[in-house]
Amino acid sequence: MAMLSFEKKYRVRGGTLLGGDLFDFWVGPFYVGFFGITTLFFSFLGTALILWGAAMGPTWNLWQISIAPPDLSYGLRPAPLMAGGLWQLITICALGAFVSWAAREVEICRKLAMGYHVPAAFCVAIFAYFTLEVIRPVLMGAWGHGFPYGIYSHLDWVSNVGYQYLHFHYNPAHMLGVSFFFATTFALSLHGGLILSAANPGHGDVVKTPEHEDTFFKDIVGYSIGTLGIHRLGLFLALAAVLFSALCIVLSGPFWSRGWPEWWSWWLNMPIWRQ
Ligand code: 07D
Ligand code: 07D
Repeated sequence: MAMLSFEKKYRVRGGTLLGGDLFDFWVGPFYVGFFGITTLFFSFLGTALILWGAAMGPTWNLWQISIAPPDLSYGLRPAPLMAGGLWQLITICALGAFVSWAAREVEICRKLAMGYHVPAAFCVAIFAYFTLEVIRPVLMGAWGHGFPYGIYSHLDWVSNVGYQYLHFHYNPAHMLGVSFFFATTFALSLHGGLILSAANPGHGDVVKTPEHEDTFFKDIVGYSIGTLGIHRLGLFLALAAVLFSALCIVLSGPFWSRGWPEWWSWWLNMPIWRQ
């Protein structure tokens, strides 16, 4: 595709974190960069390893392919390839690809002299993955506590781990994570609805400005958070959701090994109930 005339202005050299101007160029609309190359390397290698594991396994059914972590007996040691070693290599590749992608986002932000909000947000997602696959297994002493790479098998892992703690909904950090996820969709639906109502009104109606948006919310609830504020709130809600999720799973096992309903006995044991 031909380069659009205004794109030239934004295709500035420099701002790279590594590799100087070695890969400082674009292929079509995509910025390459050193970290574009490492992203491609880790993604292709990781996908190839998944395909290799699938070729060794019992099925080519996309939903059922699964690469499992090593047995708990291997502890934190490297395992033979077909007994969890593949999972360990794929985990390294996944982390390599995610971190490279984040670094590429940082480079693009630097080129455009923008804030680092997008890579910072992505780092929170990577942190949740890192908590599930590295921090918690290390704290529990075995890679076997990680989740397997498979569309259905990772759901089985979530369900099994949930029931190990009897009733995962009673995990207080899970409650906060869930509430923040719900709050995020609530905020996005209001924000999306409001913007469309103002910017895309009925046929023949004049397009409205943020003053109308503010007035709508002031009329209905007495307060409008404002154009910048709603995006701050959105980012906060989404990141809080993921951070409380990471907390809820790292607590389960390393710091609380009984059923989550039992955790709430602190309330029943409060001295105020003693007669
Ligand atoms: C819409 C952005 C686009 C991303 C997409 C995902 C792959 C994986 C891998 C064939 C919102 C692309 C998927 C590249 C292909 C192989 C081996 C993001 C959007 C479309 N999950 N999960 C899914 C991942 C975990 C859970 C779907 C990844 C945890 C539940 C998809 C990870 C726990 C349910 C998927 C991850 C967990 C799902 C849709 C990593 C707790 C569902 C995802 C790297 C967080 C839902 C069959 C989506 C489903 C679903 C991918 C981790 C729970 C396959 C990549 C272990 C309960 N997960 N997941 O839309 O339908 O995300 O599953 O951590 O119900 Mg999962
Ligand atoms: C980990 C994904 C990171 C993704 C990355 C990017 C690619 C590229 C390429 C598209 C964190 C990957 C990118 C691969 C794609 C292209 C081209 C996100 C991650 C780096 N739960 N629960 C959560 C709810 C129950 C249980 C979190 C609800 C049951 C366990 C969230 C319900 C039991 C764990 C949540 C419910 C149970 C969780 C997940 C309802 C099972 C976790 C979101 C209504 C019987 C997990 C850190 C998240 C967690 C988690 C919601 C029910 C168990 C708050 C709404 C009662 C074991 N649950 N849950 O964390 O905290 O995303 O993970 O019933 O481990 Mg739960």
